[in-house]
Amino acid sequence: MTQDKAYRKAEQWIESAQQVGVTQLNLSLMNLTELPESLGKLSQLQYLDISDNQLTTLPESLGKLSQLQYLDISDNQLTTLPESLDDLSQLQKLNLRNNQLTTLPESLGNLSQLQYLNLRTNQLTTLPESLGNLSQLQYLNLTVNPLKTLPPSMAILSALQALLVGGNQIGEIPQFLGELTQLKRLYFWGNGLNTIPAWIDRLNSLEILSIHANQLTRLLDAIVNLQNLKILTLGYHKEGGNPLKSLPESIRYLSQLEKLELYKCELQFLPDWLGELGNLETLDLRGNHLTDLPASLAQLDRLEELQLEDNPLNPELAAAYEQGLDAVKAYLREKAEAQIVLNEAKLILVGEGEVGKTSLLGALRGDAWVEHRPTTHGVEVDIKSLTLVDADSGTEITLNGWDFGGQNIYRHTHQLFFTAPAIYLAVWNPRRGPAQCRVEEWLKMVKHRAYDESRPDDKPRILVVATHGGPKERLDHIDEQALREEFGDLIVGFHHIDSKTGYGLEGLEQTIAQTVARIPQVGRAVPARWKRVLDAVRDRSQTDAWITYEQFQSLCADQEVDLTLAKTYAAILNELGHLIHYGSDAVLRDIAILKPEWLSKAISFVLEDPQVKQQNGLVRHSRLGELWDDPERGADRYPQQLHAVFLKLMERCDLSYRVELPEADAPPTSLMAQLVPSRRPDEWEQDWLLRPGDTERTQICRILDAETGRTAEAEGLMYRLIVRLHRF
Ligand SMILES: Nc1nc2c(ncn2[C@@H]2O[C@H](COP(=O)(O)OP(=O)(O)OP(=O)(O)O)[C@@H](O)[C@H]2O)c(=O)[nH]1
Ligand SMILES: [Mg+2]
Repeated sequence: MTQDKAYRKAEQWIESAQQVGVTQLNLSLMNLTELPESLGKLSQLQYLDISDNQLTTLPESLGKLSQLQYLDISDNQLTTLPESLDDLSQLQKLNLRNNQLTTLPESLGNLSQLQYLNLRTNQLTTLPESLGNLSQLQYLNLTVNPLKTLPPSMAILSALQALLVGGNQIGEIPQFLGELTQLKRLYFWGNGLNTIPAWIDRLNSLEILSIHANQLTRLLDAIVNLQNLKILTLGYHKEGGNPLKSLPESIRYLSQLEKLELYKCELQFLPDWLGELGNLETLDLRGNHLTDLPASLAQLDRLEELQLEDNPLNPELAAAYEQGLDAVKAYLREKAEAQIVLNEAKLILVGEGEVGKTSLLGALRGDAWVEHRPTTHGVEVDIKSLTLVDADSGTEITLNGWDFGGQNIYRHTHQLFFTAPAIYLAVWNPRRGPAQCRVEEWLKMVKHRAYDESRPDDKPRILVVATHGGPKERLDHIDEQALREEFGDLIVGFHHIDSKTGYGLEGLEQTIAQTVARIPQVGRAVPARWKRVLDAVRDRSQTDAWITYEQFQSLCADQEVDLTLAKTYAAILNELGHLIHYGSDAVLRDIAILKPEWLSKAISFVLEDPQVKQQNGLVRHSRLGELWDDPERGADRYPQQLHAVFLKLMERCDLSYRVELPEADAPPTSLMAQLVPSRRPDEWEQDWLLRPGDTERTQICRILDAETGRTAEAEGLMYRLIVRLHRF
């Protein structure tokens, strides 16, 4: 049997130990169920480790080890200790952790030299009164036992420095412990405590107070007197927290505090004074209800570890936390400065040519009526074009208008600038009718480009606006119900207005203001420095149509904005319509576009090029280079380094696709989908004849929506098909 073998082996070791006269013996991890009586012969032994075995009892002969100073019996199955234990008069350290002890012998009190006693994880329900006799005891660990009381004699353990009674059922900290004024560590977690007694201030040598996993709702001011406290544990990730709800003010004055653990303490906010704890190195705030941190936290120069997982942090803080403590501090530092609230949004006017977009923006702005406005080329951006007041909240809202030219050539290019969240005015003229004004197509384009179901807060909010007149002028109606079915809550409402007479404008303004005010991102506070970045971007847009992202970063650095925030700032500027930055695209994120018309123009050069038209939309990349980097264009030249970016942009919006030409060494070529003629090629039927090697040919005649059975129009898909089939 292996255990007999273990026993014999132990016997041999004892025998040779005796012969050599050693003072230390290690019999741990031997799978012993019993110890040989011969152990008693090792009268010179000072150190004995019999941990990690299967021992249920100890031999009486153990008492003969009169020189023993250190005894480790942890991780065994002991239910009792031998009476002879008190003969170990030299014993200083006794480890009984992880056994099955239910009681301890009174004789324990005779171990007059004992300094360390570990009884963690046993079944103790009482402790002997004699415990108080251990006058040398410095460390007493009673963690995880079913103790309901402690013996009052403990009050005279005048050498005790560490008392660990976590995970018992004591209910309150007994008053006699107030005598232990030399105590440095007190662990009373997990004992169903409702209060911390006022006399705790007597324990003013305490350096560690661990009281997590209790029922504490507050801490008394008495805590303030624990001026040596370095570690305070009110919530610990292994055992849980306390239902504090807010951080007790008494902590404010614990100036030596280095570690504050607040895991799961139901905290909803943290006080500003937290920044006064200048020695704090570790702060665990996991599992609370925090959305933000006090800016003063940035002053904690010694803070090395901040844990914020499982809190509903605001997006800016969450993004900073992902980047690490320095980014969080940078976020807080900037927040500590004055803040500004951004009640601002991007307003985008879309619709066919001459439906009245520019006139509408002018009327909303309060401009005098202009009878025959020139057509808009590309896109005109009017920062701060109008200010509206939301009647419900009284909030003043600023809108940055983006007015697009409705001519055919630009229609698809506009999509490059469709962002969300934003307000879209889909404008049409009832004299021409909704079909001719392609209202549905415009809505589709907005939905297709600016709506991502996974980010519902960022959705476009569309108002369908009929110009040219009051009720009398309504010559044609729009099928509101069908549009609502198709576009759901992307459509905010339908309006009839007249930009010339002002009819209906007030109602439209109210809806715009109300809609903007309800966008979750509107009303957020950003550091005041954000405004300086914005001004710098505006200044720069006077001279530059675009800048690299690196230049944007250095522009932030010039305004003393921390680089960890540059990305967030670019995202906000993009959202509000101050620039265009595709932060999540690997190719496109390297540039920020300050003048959108500059980009529209680049694309129109391709769309209007006679050569490209003649090729039915096929364009070699070398031709793109010629068009964009044409020396004759002067200021309108687009340097080589941008060409790949432009191509990527056009592909992103399905304006163009790369095509594989059949020739082996064909140069890189793209197809401008918009320039593919809609007329059917004369000899197309020839192309459908089977050729050698073909096994199948398919012709698409009509696309049906599987749900409704109606003919479906999938704009992106149509373009893709054009490209796939262009050879036929
Ligand atoms: N009576 C009346 N005329 C309008 C109204 N809106 C626009 N117009 C006229 O319609 C014409 C076209 O208006 P614009 O505002 O330039 O139209 P647009 O949609 O900006 O046109 P593009 O920039 O070419 O796309 C102008 O002659 C306006 O005077 C309106 O509400 N009532
Ligand atoms: Mg216009």
